[in-house]
Amino acid sequence: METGRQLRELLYSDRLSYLMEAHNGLSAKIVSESEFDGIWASGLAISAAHGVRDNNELSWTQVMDQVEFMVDASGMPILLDGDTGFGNFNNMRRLVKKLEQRRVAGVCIEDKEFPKTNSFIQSEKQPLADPYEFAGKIKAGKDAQASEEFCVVARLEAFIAGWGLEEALKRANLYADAGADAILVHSKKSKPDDVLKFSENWDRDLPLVIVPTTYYSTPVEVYEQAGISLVIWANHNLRTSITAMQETTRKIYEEKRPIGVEDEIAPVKEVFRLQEAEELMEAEKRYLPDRSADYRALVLAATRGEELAGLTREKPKTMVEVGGKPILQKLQEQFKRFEITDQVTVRGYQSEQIEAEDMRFIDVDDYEGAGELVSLAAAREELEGPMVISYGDILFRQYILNNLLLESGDVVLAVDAAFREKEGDDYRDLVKASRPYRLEYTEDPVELKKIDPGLSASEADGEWIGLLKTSAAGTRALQNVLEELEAGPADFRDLRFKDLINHLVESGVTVDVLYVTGHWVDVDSLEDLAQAQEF
Ligand code: SPV
Ligand code: MG
Repeated sequence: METGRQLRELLYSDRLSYLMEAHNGLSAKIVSESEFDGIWASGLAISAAHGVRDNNELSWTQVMDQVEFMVDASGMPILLDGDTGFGNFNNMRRLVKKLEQRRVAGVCIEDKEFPKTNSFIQSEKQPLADPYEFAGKIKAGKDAQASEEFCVVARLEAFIAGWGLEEALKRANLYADAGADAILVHSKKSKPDDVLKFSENWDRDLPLVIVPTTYYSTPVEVYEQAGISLVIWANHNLRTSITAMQETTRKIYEEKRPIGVEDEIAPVKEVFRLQEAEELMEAEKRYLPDRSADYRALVLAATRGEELAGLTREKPKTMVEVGGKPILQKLQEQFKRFEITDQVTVRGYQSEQIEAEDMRFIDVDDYEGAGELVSLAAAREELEGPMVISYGDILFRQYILNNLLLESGDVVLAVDAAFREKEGDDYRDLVKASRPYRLEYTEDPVELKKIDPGLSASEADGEWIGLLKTSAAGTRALQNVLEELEAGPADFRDLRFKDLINHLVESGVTVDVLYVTGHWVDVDSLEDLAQAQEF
């Protein structure tokens, strides 16, 4: 019972310690990243976070579930606000057992009657528990705990309910005799008079705990001098979240977009960090079969790229440098990031100029004036298993390949829905799909209808960027269609990649579209090259 020992140390140490309120896994995680010593699982805050009152409207198991998330998220010692123990001594026994099993460090119960009311609501009308009955509940809790360390804190509501020092002391002594590990003296005053008066007159060893919600302006040195052990900041994370949510809700509604709040709220990345998303990614590497390792990359780089004039006089397009590295090397690096280490490039023009480490090559001689299918056919032996096939003159951001690999379809093409922004009348693989790109999130798959460079910009839904992935079944389908086209009536040398894809679709194979919006370039002209340098 490590957390119980930690809470016990806070209670019995010579210095003043602090517990910070939390009410769910997230707030507990946030407190655990601070220097605070532990967490107060506030009944008020947990209730409010559920949208209910602090009147035992939550069942005790609902509270228990919540505190379990808090332990898991924080690993910190947590003192649970156990209200009145959720029943009599018998309920208290079960509560303590269950809390210990969930590694909660301790529980605080108050000497009122079930169902309780928050101490700051009509407090004078709140009946106190019979002190002997309450002492029995404390004793039952202590007897029920399995470890030495679990802490039971007895909370005095005498001052809250309008009683004086004498009643408070009488009760505190009874609870101490019953085995309580600490006494929480609660007060609703705006000055710490009640708690200071109590501590002056408290002559037992049992540590004192206070909750300065109403007397918040008092400097903590006052408590240090008074020999208080533990201060609880009882509801401030709940209250700050209320203010923040109200403000954000109001602003987004009024401004009709979130731009005004974006810089003031936690970025989504921070949400992921708090959820430890990275840990899961690491774990996936350890426990999931490595899908990317099965992929093979095929780069089609047989053409010269006349449009690049002097730059490709002595080397093919794929060796043109962008940002100090040949395009091919950049492609290789992309593939390696996904552990795609089996990489093959089809060379044609100036094949001897294409060099790259860890790359296998296939050479075609009759590349002059030929379409891409001649290259693909030359690489026929390589067409096996899951593949990523890329033109040799494109650059794309890492996420595009990442998302492509995550797609489950057998043949998936990355298609740029922001293609209209690109000018010029170069050849473009324009795509008609089952639906246009939509900004909002949707699980609907998008199917490719055809690739047709003759489409007008308004007819097309996007431009294929020259990158696709296939599953093993998808690669087989590709092989079959390739064979059919070779045997078909058209002059195979004229056929382009689009013809293969269109034929796939016509023969009933589903080809999926992964929409992207920019974040890639193909280097077809000097202008493209200039753009690629900035990429
Ligand atoms: C709580 O935080 O739920 C408490 C402290 O019990 S108080 O709200 O002051 O009663
Ligand atoms: Mg409470």
